[in-house]
Amino acid sequence: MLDVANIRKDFPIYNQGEKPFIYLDSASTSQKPQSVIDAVSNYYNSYAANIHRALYRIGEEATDAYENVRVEVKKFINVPDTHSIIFTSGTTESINLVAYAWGLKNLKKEDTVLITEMEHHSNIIPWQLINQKTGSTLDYIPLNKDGTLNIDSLSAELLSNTKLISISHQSNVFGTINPIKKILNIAKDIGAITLVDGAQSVPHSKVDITDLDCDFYVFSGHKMLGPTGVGVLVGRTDLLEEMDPFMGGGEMIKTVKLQGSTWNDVPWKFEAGTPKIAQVIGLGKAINYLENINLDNIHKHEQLLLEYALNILSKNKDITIYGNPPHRGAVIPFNVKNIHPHDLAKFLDTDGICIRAGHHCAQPVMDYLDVTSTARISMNIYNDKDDIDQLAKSIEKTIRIFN
Ligand code: 7TS
Repeated sequence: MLDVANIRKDFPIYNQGEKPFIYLDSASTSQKPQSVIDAVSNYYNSYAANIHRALYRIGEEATDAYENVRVEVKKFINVPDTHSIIFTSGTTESINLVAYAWGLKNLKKEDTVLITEMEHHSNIIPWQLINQKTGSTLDYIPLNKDGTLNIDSLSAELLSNTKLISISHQSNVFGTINPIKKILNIAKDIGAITLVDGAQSVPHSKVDITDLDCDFYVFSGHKMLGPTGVGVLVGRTDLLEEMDPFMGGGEMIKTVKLQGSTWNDVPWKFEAGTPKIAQVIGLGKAINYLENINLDNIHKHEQLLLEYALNILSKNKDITIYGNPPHRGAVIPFNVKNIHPHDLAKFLDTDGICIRAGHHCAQPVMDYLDVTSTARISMNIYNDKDDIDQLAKSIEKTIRIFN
């Protein structure tokens, strides 16, 4: 396992005093190492300037720092070309960008967008909105009880109408690591465009875009130790070039005339307005931090913690764990008998334990499970077995209080 005590020294939130701090909600957002925080404040302290325009030293410094992160992203997830890397505000904006800039132009009445029943709302709502505008329809790969996808149930008829498949790489509720290559192969066979939502994958395991060979891949900076307000869309360059702009404004144009305008080259065509300069620079440091620890080591650490937590939680007869996918990240949804998950979360908080409770922005999954909400823990490099022991103790205490 990783040397968690040492890792925590890098995260100032862990070094604030005596109070216990047990953070088990990284699927929601991750904590930030000092190097990321320093990179952001260093930009504001030392070279705060707009980019791609300022003809003075700090402007050039900021432009270089920002554009260098594109190179970092390229290396980090093996993207063939920096021009296909677009900085957005997060996964949500990345998916909306594709929905509006690709979907509006390409989806017709007879077309189907195929997603899954396990998607985060950010991979459902944009398509519902585009359906309304284009007359296209939305269909779903159904869930199995164990939290996996029932891919075999897809009919030839449904697939023949499918123009785009948009699917999460890893579920934010069950942690299921989806058989993404199998789904991408189905898409290739039917000539469908593909989008993979990597919000829960990129922080926790090695992702290789060249190897995956999907059309679009999206993720968020704040879930991978980076700042809030920044995310990435990786797209196939030829598709990005064909697409209309998503938003209009500065940066994204080549020429502007009163009678009409022309667009900048990709990726800048999709980065309208003053970009998220500080956040992108912080994201670069988050990538460096993850690379230093090494994604394979991170994955191993989290898998051991997952196994430990599953083992401990499943021993408590009052706990129901939802799903049991064979390949999963370190995420566990559960409920405790006779205790509403919101009450559980509030009681755990009194012991300094942060967990998520709610519908996890995946209400169709809650409907499938026939619950309104669940508790959820999700683990990261700064968690250790002691966190899980404390969690188990605190759950037992809460059960005693409620019964
Ligand atoms: N896709 C997945 C798979 C997610 O888990 C999330 C956020 C998003 C998209 C949206 O990301 P954003 O950065 O644009 O907000 N998931 C969660 C969660 O599980 N709890 O809070 C946010």
